[in-house]
Amino acid sequence: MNNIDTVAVIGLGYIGLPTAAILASNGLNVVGVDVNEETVKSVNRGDVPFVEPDLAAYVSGAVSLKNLQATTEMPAAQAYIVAVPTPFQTDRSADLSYIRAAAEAIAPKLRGGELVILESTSPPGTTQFLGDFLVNLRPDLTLDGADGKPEIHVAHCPERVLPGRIMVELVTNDRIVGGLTATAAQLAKSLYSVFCQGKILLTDAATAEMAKLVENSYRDVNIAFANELSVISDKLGINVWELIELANHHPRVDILKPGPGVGGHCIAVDPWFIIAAAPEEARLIRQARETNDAKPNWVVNKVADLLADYISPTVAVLGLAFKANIDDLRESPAVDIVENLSRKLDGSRILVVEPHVQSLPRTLAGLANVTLGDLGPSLAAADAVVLLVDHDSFKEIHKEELSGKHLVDTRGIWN
Ligand code: SAJ
Repeated sequence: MNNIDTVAVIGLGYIGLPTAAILASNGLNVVGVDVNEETVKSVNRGDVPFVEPDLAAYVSGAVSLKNLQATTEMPAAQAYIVAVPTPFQTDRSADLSYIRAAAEAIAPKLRGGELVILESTSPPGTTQFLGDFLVNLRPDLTLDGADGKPEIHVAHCPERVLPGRIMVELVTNDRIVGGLTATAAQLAKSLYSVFCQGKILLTDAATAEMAKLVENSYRDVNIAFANELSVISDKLGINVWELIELANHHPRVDILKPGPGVGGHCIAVDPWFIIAAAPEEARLIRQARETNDAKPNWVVNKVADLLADYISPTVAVLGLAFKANIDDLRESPAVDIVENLSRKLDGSRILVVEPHVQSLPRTLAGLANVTLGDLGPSLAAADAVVLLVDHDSFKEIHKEELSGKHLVDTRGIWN
């Protein structure tokens, strides 16, 4: 099969929908598949169910050209791109149930010759698991043409795009493609070449799986170093922002920024897949996770110490998102900090300011001493101001609005 022109993209989330839209806008016939009927309806109207710059234009354009449609039913296609969640379970091993469910829906549609691509971030061995699972369901097919039976081509092509820049990075980033066979890798490369202007680098599936996990672990380890420096500097009475700025003048030093902890659905999750695969060996990676996971509690204790003499302090907390200028609260350390502050500071009033959300998330909505407020009045009422996210709007706060208040700036914007 050389020319793929019908593609099914399974999972219309942060990665699946942009991938479906960009393939469709390059002339392919794309069907997006999702279990959520609201998502399907919204895409078929040409709408996007979450915030991502430029995505809405791609989706509405592709839907109006009839190159993109969404459905809850798996169609027959020449290529299937699986972009479903791979969350971790309570023991922090990966939950592959969404991949299994996608394979069960794809298997009856296969005739032989199709390409099946796993895009979801996955522990090493998952692409092989997917391939084996498919041929178990379809013993008339093979992964390598053995016994003269028709083959299906299975590959891993992990996404590496940054939320907030997805439509740009889908086109410009280099991609890694790992095939269960060399033919599968080549076929996947030809499909991604339709929109990817970066290099497309071929390898085996397990190496491609690890490459994705390693990229996010590399960032996690480096952020942990910065977070550890911030805790050490605080103990020694040193300004960590000045320290890092100075050290980064060295030509081979590039320290990342400390923060209130690491959030999002990738960097706080993916390293655990490596740790689960090699628990004895992945010691630095585990320590980095633990260091970053400990940072929210360190911030809570810092605020509590500053307010130890107050009976009923008012605290303005600035930011809930997991990073600047987005509305995404997934795994956000800021949400944990507010929840724990609310319990720790008995009798306190916590005014949360998050310009990117309309209401508090479920974990905070039930807490009697936590409310969502506007910036000006919250600052005016506060005994302490705790900055958790470096949203642009917070950078415009005037110094006078903060004078006389206890400040905990976890992002260094008032440095
Ligand atoms: N953070 C810091 N200090 C820093 C940089 C980040 O504390 O110096 C924190 C952020 O505040 C945030 C967390 O780390 O809480 C993660 O933010 P991020 O911008 O580093 O990354 P994500 O999660 O938005 O996207 C990452 C990217 N991976 C890498 O840069 C190696 C992206 O390219 C991946 O595609 C994405 O994960 C993913 O989907 O895996």
